[in-house]
Amino acid sequence: MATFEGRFTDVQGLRIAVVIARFNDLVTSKLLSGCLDCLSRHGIDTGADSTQLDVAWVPGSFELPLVAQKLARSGRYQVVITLGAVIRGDTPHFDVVVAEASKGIASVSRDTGVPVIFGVLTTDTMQQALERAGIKSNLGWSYALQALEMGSLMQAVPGA
Ligand code: INI
Repeated sequence: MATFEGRFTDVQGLRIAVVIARFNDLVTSKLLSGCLDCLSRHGIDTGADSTQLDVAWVPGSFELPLVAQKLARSGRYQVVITLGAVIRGDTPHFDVVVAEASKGIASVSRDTGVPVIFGVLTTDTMQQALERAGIKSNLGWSYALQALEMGSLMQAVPGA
């Protein structure tokens, strides 16, 4: 019997792309800070000259899947992290943006074979979003951990 697990250290072989939405950047920039802090503490070079990490900004969460797809298809990255914040109070088309982002990100992952982490907060209020982006906890940290786990797991699991 083989057991496959992801790793959280010894991640020198991973290259990671982050795709982040500018919409609600008060929230998404805090998610990015938490994400980079976690990656750095687990051995990923997050410096300005890093060859392990790239960051791409998109206008909103709706655009996350397209850019994630291009990065995943490049063959350069073992894992892609998407970061966004969709807040119900701000928009009548909350459901459309959330549906397209979530379905799109899931499709990119399956179609390319590159794990794409769904780091899109979906909340009713800005207060709830901020609580998840640093006031109470910072889910950016969790998304980074999930990226390390999935990126290394996919290297370990056999198959194409
Ligand atoms: N994009 C978000 O990331 N969060 C939102 O809450 C949001 N609202 O409220 O509309 C949002 N809209 C922009 C959308 O993602 C696209 O960028 C835009 O429609 C252009 O395609």
